[in-house]
Amino acid sequence: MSDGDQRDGRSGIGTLRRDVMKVVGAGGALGALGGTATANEHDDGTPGGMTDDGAPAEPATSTVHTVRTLIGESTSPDRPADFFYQPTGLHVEPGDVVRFVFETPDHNVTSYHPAFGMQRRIPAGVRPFSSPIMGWDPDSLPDDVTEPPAEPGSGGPGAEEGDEGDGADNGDDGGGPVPSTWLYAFETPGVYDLECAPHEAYGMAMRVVVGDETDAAFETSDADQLPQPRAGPVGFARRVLTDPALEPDAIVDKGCVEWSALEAIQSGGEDGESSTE
Ligand SMILES: [Cu+2]
Repeated sequence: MSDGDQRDGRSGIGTLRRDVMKVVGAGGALGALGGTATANEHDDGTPGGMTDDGAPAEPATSTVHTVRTLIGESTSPDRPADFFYQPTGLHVEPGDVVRFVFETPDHNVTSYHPAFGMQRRIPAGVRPFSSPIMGWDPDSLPDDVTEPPAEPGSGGPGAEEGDEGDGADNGDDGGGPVPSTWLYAFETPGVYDLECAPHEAYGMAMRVVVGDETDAAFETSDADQLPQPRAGPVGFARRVLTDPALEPDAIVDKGCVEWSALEAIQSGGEDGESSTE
């Protein structure tokens, strides 16, 4: 990291740690709802950042993939809106980093793990992980506000009728959601199922396949085989995580599976969702 004196050989490359944890400048041009932009970006650092002509060394970085938290129009009468990760299925290589961008607020990323009271749906030996609930500018709301802000993303960065007459410690843009970012490096090959704690019942879940290890120790193809809540995915997440489009092999094959590709979305989720007994 220090640009010290690493430049006398490629041998230094191996010792440079992955240095992707500095991402974060995710502010910028991210639109709130609905944008359909690229689901997956590779700001790939070419391995071995040392050039022969003595140009500055680039630390060897792994690929950074982006997953966005989105809210869309409901595709089922059973839920008020679609809450989803985009993409919903993602194949990465061991050591790759996924950057979760919270474009709509009040989501998180939680691994299915007994530590959280659920079936383990990540590889053995991987420690449970969870992000905080993210997406609101922490400085956007005065301390004495107790009610949730109105409709995320509805009016853009407009002020709700505020008592900001006095305070002046509001964000200048009226306190709308500000995309924030959480990073996780997937080191161990295997299948990882992740959920958004507030919206799991609405189907906000996703699968990451790391490397070519597509054999999961848990059922991935049949909602009826899943253990009952609270041990496994609940609600519409059961349909999502057993969707044919999210079969681990299909994810590896495609590299990246969008929410709209799920059969569960096409069919509106009419049956199978009702609490399996
Ligand atoms: Cu959510």
